[in-house]
Amino acid sequence: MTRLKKDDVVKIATSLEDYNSQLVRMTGCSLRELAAHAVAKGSNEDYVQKLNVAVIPMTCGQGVIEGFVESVASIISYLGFNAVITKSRDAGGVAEAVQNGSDILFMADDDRFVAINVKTGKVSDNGEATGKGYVAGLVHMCDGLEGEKVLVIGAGPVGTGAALALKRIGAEVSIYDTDLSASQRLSGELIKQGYVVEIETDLEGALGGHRILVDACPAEEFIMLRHISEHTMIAAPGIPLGIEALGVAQLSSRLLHDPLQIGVATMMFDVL
Ligand code: 2YG
Repeated sequence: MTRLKKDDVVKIATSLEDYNSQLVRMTGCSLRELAAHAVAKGSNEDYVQKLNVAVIPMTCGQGVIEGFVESVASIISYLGFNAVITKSRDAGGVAEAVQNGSDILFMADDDRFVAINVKTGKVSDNGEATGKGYVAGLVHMCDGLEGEKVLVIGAGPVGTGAALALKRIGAEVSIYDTDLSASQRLSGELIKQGYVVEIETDLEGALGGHRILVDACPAEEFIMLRHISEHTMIAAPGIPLGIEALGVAQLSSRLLHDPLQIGVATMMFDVL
């Protein structure tokens, strides 16, 4: 599980307009539309309800990340919801939020980042939501993915969410993870839901054989310029970005990557 750093999140709140414009240029969707699409909900009627959202700092484990709850709250506010950061932290923050009548809680410790709908009990996990949100973006970037071969790199929660979302829209999915048992576990989970995925064991060969990639792993600089053609499309929820700088430049608007925005927005619509 990657742990964000202050530098990953500190600029988010003040750059959401620019971020959204770039997202519209790349996918044709605003952040709100993309998140709603990721969870198959309308992007208009649902969010109009003035829901109260509480974002709660958690001090457990390695403690709070400077700018994290501020970034989460700014993304939720940008979507049109009423988001506040609780004054108290941890259990005190949860109590404060519930006593203030919050409808939705967002909180993250070192292992889980969740959104909870207090009224319905619905829970959304950042990993799965991020995978779904990025696939929604990739679908728009590629004008549909049915029958397309997609390579998912990283069989963790994000890669699992992405693989499931891809199978649901009829893509042909291959999985690569440095830990073969992780790929096998993901494959087993999807088989239980009636979906078959291919397991790749040779990364170089897999990268050479796919033009549509989901980088859902924390490795750095493993997607190189030689792996990128004019047709390559990459959705990269993984932090840090796994593409070398020359490759990022070559991809320009064919690369979808952000530290928090798509995942948080998808969690919000997921628990509506
Ligand atoms: O409340 C706080 O400030 C901290 N307890 C937050 C800790 C978050 C740790 N988790 C991560 O940094 C990431 N898993 C968050 C999601 C990354 C998005 N791909």
